[in-house]
Amino acid sequence: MSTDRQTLLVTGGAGFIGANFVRQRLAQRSDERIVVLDALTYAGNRRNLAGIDPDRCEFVHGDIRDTALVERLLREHGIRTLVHFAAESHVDRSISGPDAFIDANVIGTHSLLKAARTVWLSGSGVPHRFHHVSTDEVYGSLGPHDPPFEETNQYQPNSPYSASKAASDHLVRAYHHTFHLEVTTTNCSNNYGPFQFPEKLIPLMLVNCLHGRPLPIYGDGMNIRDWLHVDDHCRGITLALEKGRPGEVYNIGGENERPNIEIVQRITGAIDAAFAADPSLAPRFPSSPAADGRGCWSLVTYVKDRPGHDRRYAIDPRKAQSELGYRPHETFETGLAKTVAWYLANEPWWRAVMDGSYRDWLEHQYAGR
Ligand code: NAD
Ligand code: TDX
Repeated sequence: MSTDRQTLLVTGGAGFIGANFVRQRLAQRSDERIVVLDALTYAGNRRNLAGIDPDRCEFVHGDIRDTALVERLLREHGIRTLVHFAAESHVDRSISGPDAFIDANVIGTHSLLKAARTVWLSGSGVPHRFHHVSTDEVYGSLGPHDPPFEETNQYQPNSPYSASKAASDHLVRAYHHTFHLEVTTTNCSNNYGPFQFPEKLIPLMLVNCLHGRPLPIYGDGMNIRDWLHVDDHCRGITLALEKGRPGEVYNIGGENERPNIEIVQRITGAIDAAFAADPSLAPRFPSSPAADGRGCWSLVTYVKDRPGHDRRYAIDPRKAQSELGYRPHETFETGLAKTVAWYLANEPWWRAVMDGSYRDWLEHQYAGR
């Protein structure tokens, strides 16, 4: 297949996972260039790509729904590998405003598939790969004793976000089955790490600890997620590009199930320990309870549950392990320690992305809880 071709198109490369993928891939492959196509929604940020050599990474500000633009990029750069991250990705936003999720995730994915089909399959066709980045949420919610999600599990999406991702997965599958587009899909569990927008659980709790703001726990805090460091997700995607069989789906996860309340305990403990070890943190973040030794756990606040809140996700990664040789490199302990250190060291980044519109949205979110 074409994964060793020179230029990749990465959609959503200015978002959290996309930017981490671009950085990891360029560091691993000195012979490759990447074109990033990103609409720079609230979640996309040029800062996420700061410091990358512009000769190796070209940024194009545009929408994946612009099929003509995607066709032009594929042709002009001779691109044979497309890695598709671009999406609306936050479940709470899909509850307050589902339309954007249909537009970006369903219409947007279909636009990319149409462009790829036109450019790669016209005439006698060219070798190519369309890799679709999806989520474990398409499989629905597990009971406490259910086995983890396998690739053959029935799709049972419960939120507008997961329904829109499920629809996109089906379109990718259909373009393979009907038109023979060479696709692979990875369905991954919850990611955490650098450049994650502070609306998702881990970065939100970290930033709120530093500001001395409430730590909102939805419901009883016993919902379970399977957490994976973003670098390990990106490694899995590269393995799927290299070794994945066209038309196949691979589940990627960390075998690391934790209830939300435990995640918050670990974060508050890590912030308290960081302040105890480093006297420069208290004057930098005087509103944090860690600054005067009270401890961040005092900020925990139980709030009204997320509507339709899935109880448990867990990934069975055996297919990715056996077919792709996939293994995470980070443990949850090493991954979380690196992430806490990154947010402490990159205060200008998170202050810049948390602009006025974000704060308005957050206030609106919690007004009814
Ligand atoms: P993110 O919200 O941080 O980034 C999404 C990016 O897509 C942003 O840069 C945004 O500007 C861009 N984008 C949105 N709509 C676009 C459009 N119409 N055209 C071009 N660009 C557009 O998301 P993320 O957390 O990095 O997730 C990336 C992908 O991985 C998504 O497809 C998501 O469903 C999937 N995923 C995420 C997780 C997770 O834990 N975050 C887990 C599994 C799968
Ligand atoms: O303030 C909060 N309080 C809280 O209790 C937030 C933001 C979340 N939660 C809970 C809800 C979930 O049970 O924490 C858990 C994780 O929440 P999110 O970070 O919003 O992630 P989740 O809803 O599990 O979805 C994520 O994982 C799969 C990503 O956002 C998706 O893009 C990905 O596909």
